[in-house]
Amino acid sequence: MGTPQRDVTIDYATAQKELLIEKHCAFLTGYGQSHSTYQYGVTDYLRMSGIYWLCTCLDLLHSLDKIDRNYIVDYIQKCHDKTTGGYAPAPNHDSHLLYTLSAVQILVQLDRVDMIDKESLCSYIKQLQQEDGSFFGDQWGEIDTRFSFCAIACLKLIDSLHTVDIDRATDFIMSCLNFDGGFGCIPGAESHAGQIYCCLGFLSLVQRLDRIDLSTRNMLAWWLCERQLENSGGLNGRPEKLPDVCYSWWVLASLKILGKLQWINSEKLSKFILAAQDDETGGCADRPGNIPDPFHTLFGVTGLSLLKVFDENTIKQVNPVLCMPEYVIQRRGITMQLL
Ligand code: GRG
Repeated sequence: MGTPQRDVTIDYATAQKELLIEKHCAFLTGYGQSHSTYQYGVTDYLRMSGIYWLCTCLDLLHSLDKIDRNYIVDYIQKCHDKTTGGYAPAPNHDSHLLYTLSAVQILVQLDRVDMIDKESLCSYIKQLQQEDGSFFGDQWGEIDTRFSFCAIACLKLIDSLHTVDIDRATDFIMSCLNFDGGFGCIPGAESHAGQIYCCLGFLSLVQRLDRIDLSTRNMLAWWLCERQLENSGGLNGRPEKLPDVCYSWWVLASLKILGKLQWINSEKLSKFILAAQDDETGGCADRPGNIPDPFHTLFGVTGLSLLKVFDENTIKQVNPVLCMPEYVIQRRGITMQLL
């Protein structure tokens, strides 16, 4: 027997058990309202993803009417970099694949694909692909399986997968597969649940999950369900790490793609997610008792959506690959492979 993994202790007798929908919506819509604060200024660099977390979470909670659609579409246009064809997180910042995916996801969700200049977006993504099939995140040349996922997800959302070399891109993803069945950010890098989601999501979008053989798939599903910690019921992202609500997305979505979601103890995990809500301010934190933020609020809600602990009148169904409401994916007629 190995030593027990690190974990946190939660008093489930007094922990929050209800889903605080109203409070979460107020928390999300109020977040970042004041544009003159220090906190707002220093988070410019991830603003586009913040808007994606906000829109997706509100939509899943049946509250997308609480956002100002025109303001958001206008903001996205201000972040479009006409020189590269990609999108920046905030006006006057550099474009990057991470924020380009968020921008495309929001425009698709708001049914404003007409705002996307498909040709320049495709050429932006194409020129970021490297000889070995990997993708740079931007002009500065960092390579990461996250960027492969972002590139393919953007192209899939605008029906332009043919733009890049899918076979080489798939070979690169497979070169990041490790002996334990997991995937890292580059070849030889440690397996991490976030990167596993990106690699499985990539293979699902290009319909090449067959590249992972059956015994490796089972090993990977075991690795993923071992992320559930005995005491708290929460999930971590790799061995010996503390549980964090966001892994309720990265791990569960990966298990859903593999057809092994039932390997997780859903009751224990949903208790952990609900306990991480802040019952004063609304929003979810990484762990019970910590400060809430929109990132963990979205991934708490998407985790609960995958677990189906509430009906669809409470939380809409989320798509396990693109992390968008399922109705949006159906409206675009997008298909992907799930095992
Ligand atoms: C469409 C949902 C969506 C995502 C786009 C950007 C991206 C694609 C995926 C990110 C996947 C990823 C790497 C998630 C992990 C995020 C995270 C909490 C990283 C923290 O890493 P550490 O090392 O945390 O600080 P641990 O938990 O390992 O200690």
